Amino acid sequence: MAIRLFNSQASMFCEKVRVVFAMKKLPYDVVDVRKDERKSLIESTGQRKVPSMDYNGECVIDSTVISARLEKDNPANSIYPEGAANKGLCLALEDWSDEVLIHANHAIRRAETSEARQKAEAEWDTHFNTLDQMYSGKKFLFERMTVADISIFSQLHYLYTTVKYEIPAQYKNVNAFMENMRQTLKLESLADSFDAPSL
Ligand SMILES: N[C@@H](CCC(=O)N[C@@H](CS)C(=O)NCC(=O)O)C(=O)O
Repeated sequence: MAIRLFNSQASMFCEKVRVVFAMKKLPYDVVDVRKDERKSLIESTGQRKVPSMDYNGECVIDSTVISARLEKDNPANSIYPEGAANKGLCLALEDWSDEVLIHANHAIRRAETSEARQKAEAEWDTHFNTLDQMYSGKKFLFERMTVADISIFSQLHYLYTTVKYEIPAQYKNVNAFMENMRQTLKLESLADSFDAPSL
């Protein structure tokens, strides 16, 4: 029995899950879905989204579901904060990041005119403002790095790895958060995607 992660190196949701695997120090095999144009992914899971996981024969789809499942079976190095109230808030922030920040990433990635690009940057400005307040005086949102930080980082990191857009310097707390995450994940540069087997 083994764990296989259907992975795309460029996907922010796959990066989120790779960080969770590394926190848990869990070994897994990687299936690069780009190699066979998702053929083995579709055969194995019946759909085409990554991340998907073959978990000892069981199919688990979606970064949030995969993260929760890895946590349930491997509670050491928890990806959630202590206490029910903070855990609920953490799950809500994970969902906000996955569902709202992704929209801004799609908009900036797909912008083909200068108007579309300006609109996408303005959308990001709104989120940077929110995030700058969220990270005011904080290294992480809760008492340690949680899946909320990891989800937010994965979306922001995509700006560096794929979009090639740097977070404006005026957002000091967001930039400090990115630098803190770069160090925590031992990335040489924010242009590198995260791929370490453990943290
Ligand atoms: N909510 C899902 C989003 C997954 C997702 O959108 N994956 C994209 C890559 S970033 C994908 O595989 N898209 C291919 C497709 O929809 O055909 C998660 O958290 O895993």
